[in-house]
Amino acid sequence: MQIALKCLHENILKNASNIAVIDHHATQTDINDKTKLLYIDTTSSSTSEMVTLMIENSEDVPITKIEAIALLSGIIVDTNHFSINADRKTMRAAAYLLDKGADIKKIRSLFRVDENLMQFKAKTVESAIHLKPDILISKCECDCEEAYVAASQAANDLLDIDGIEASFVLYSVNGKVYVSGRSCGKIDMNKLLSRVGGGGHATMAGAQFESENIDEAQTIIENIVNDIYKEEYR
Ligand SMILES: [Mn+2]
Repeated sequence: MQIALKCLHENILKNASNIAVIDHHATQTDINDKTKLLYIDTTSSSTSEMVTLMIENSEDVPITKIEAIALLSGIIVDTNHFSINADRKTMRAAAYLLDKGADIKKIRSLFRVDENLMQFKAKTVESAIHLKPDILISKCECDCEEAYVAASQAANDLLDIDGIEASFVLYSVNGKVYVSGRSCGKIDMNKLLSRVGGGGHATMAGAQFESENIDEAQTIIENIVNDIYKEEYR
């Protein structure tokens, strides 16, 4: 599905004469001379929240039930079920989407994962080790296209452990090694993973490694965490 979406995205970009970039991430890759509108708000929980509030505040922009479902799903994913970066604006956007027919039962069913993936996620959580008393790291051994789903959900779950401030889950897809990083806020995950060319948000970020070896990638993360602890917390 990710590949299909990427092709769709590339075709839309190629054929469009005017492009509006709406994003809650600071890093921009899609800006070119066709870009006529640039709307970035890094304080928003999600791009879906920004789009929802734009629709709500514009007169005569109709929204269908399926669009309401898609936007509320986007908000739920990016806030990890309203637990990260969700504020009054986020809740207002969610309420508006519920009024427009976003069906919670349908959204719940979209988030189901298959049994195999759930087992990889459970194993990833189980095999996590401490980099620091409040930082966990783990490897997701599922080498499939959907590994990022198990990895990012496992990284979210590790933050639910009492006393944990940050989590990392490494995974590989088609020989490339990635990491999903999550933080409760004390550690700036965006800043941390920007040291390996990644990024995202202070509480949720990711990176892709040059190395194709997952253990080497783990050592890189360990070294960065050690450096940051020396620089900032000692
Ligand atoms: Mn996001």
